[in-house]
Amino acid sequence: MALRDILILPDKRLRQVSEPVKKIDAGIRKLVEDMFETMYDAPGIGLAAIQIGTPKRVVTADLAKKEDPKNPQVFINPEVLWASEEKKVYEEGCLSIPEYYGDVERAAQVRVKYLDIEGQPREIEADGLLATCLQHEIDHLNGVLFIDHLSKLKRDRVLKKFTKAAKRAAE
Ligand code: K1U
Ligand code: ZN
Repeated sequence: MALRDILILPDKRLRQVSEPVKKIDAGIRKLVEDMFETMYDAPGIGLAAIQIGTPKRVVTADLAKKEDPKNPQVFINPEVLWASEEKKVYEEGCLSIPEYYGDVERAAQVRVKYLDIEGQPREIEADGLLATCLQHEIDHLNGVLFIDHLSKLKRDRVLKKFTKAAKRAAE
């Protein structure tokens, strides 16, 4: 396992559309291990492979509370099959946009199809934070960030702040 660096806004790689996984081989299993190590270390409740620089359609998540046993979940090639008309607003964060939070409206429930780590096709019907997290992570696979769901004013402001910080760090 290896702790990997998380890409930070405005890294252009975060805008890439990730490629579907064709075969779940040792490389994908190692990627998943690295993603869990990186996600738990951050800490985060979800991670998309592109956030550690690998443009593959792989998502990890663990929404277990601190006091409960871990509940690692892997979603390979996840696709939203159905999204409820009902919406829910959640104050989201993103490991690629540290210490910035914003209210995002998304479907309250989703049905998602995906492959598990054995390559078995599965479906999950999610609500609550898992529904929000899955939509946030699937957005990452399509090069979309949660700030894209905010007003242009808020998005431009956060982009400017992170662009300045990246320039200062490069000096
Ligand atoms: O994809 C990511 O950047 C991870 C992100 C997932 C997410 C959070 C909130 C709503 C939707 C998706 C995070 O995990 S940010 C960190 C976070 O939310 C958290 C961290 C520790 C404990 C509890 C929450
Ligand atoms: Zn994110």
